[in-house]
Amino acid sequence: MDRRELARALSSADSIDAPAREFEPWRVLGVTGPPGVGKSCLVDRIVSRWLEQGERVAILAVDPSSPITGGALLGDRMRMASVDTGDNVFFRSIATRNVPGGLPTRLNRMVDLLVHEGWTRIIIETVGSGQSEIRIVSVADRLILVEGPARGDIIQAEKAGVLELADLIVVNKSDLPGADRVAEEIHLSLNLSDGESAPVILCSAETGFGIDEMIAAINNLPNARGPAIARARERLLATHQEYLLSHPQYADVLKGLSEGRLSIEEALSILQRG
Ligand SMILES: Nc1nc2c(ncn2[C@@H]2O[C@H](COP(=O)(O)OP(=O)(O)O)[C@@H](O)[C@H]2O)c(=O)[nH]1
Ligand SMILES: [Mg+2]
Repeated sequence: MDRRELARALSSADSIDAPAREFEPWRVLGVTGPPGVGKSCLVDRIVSRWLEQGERVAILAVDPSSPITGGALLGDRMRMASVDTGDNVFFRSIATRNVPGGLPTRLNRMVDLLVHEGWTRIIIETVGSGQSEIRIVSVADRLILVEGPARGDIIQAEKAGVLELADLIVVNKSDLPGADRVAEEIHLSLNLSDGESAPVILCSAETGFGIDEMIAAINNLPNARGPAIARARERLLATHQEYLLSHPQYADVLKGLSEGRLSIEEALSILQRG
């Protein structure tokens, strides 16, 4: 499949017959975090390194505002300086509006297609950190949360439960004041929760500080297991929700509910029937 065919296939809603990805070595890296924190710059660093390692890397940038070929694509492309040429990189911007069947399902299909076509690494970049973004990142096998020197962002991420989902937390912009303090605070708050906590890495996409350490941490994320429980849960809920929303009787059931003809239990039992 050449690039044009791939682009066309990604746009179509057709699903392909793909085996479950869950227990393969992981391929799909989610990168999330507040706008402007440096996700695209870090992705650029990661992509460069993976290309050196002989990987074929596809980047799916989920942008809430732009249509698929809108201005944000160009802006991000210019910022992602390494992603302009080469047969081993594919970049695609995806709008979140008007996606029939829901974005997580759509992304899952795209990922299946890219894996099928031999792309060895897929990066999904998306803005955190509301509930719908969590659903988006549940498509990824592994997840990086990017934060910056502003403390307010972390509180947001904590609230939305993204901290709990992340395999690795990167505090970017270490060249600016406050980043080291934020890294320390995240570290402390993670240690308060149960279980194994994700590593926290301080770095700068601008100066290159900590980038080697970040890449090593990414490359060392465990291979032979499925997604974390929290992410598996989001994936399950997203799939379930889309299943209900795409049921042929969905509109009728909503009407029945609104007119008091159906109880919630009855509505669910209709929508859960094949
Ligand atoms: N000072 C500093 N600025 C950075 C760093 N990383 C990214 N930036 C700047 O932050 C802005 C947003 O970066 P971008 O990667 O587009 O953020 P995104 O919205 O999270 O994808 C750009 O102007 C970058 O040049 C960093 O490590 N230090
Ligand atoms: Mg970006």
